Amino acid sequence: MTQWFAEKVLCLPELASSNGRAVDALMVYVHWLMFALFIGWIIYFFYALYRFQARRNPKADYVGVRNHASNYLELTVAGIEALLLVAIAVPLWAKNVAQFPPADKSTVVQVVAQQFAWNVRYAGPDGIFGKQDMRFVTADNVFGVDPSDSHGKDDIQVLNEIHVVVNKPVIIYLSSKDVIHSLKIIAMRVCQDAIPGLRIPVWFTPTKEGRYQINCAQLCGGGHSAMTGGFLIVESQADFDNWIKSKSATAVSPSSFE
Ligand SMILES: [Cu+2]
Repeated sequence: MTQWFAEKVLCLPELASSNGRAVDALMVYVHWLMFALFIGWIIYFFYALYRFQARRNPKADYVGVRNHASNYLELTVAGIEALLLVAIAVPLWAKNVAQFPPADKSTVVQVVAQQFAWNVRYAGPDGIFGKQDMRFVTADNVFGVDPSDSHGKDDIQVLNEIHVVVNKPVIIYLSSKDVIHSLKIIAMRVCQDAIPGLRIPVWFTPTKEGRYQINCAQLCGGGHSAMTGGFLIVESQADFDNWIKSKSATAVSPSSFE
């Protein structure tokens, strides 16, 4: 019922992650509450037109409402709103920010946003990211990769494409090179600000293969809209491994740019 309402009535965009189901459910519950309030207010509106019309009340009543029905109704609505917040929204948020999947069972990606693109970095075939330090950050080396660390030699850096494996959790470490951007992947129900100087982890589990657009959800400058050029590519483990292999064969360490 919740899913049907989300898809057919609210026409929410395609959902392709397991964690997004709870996000959609919360939106549906809020709409149900608003729908109930809408019906209630409409009924009350017509009741008031009838009850307080001049013909029925030729003389003004200086006492007004004597029963407490409206107080109880208000309390009930506030109670339902508190329930949505405390029982659904807060636990959902806690799960998203505190209960991360184990890194060894996830696709771990580093993303650094910049005006106006997404830099993406993988650990490469050895599964270990090369050392990073702020001192090494340059226009070409946005991740601050230490050129002397051998683990970094097979690391893969690409622009505007995040490849991930279907049905396997994804952990993204998100940062920004210049201004505040925001990584928004609607199909994954994920939105997280990318802030210079911070490294913020985000996670989700994609459930459907495909290409999903990445949006920047912060107005980050004149080319802001160009950041829709980024794509999340959800593929099978075999396709992902082949892609990693094809990229690492041509991997160039950041130092060779200089
Ligand atoms: Cu941006």
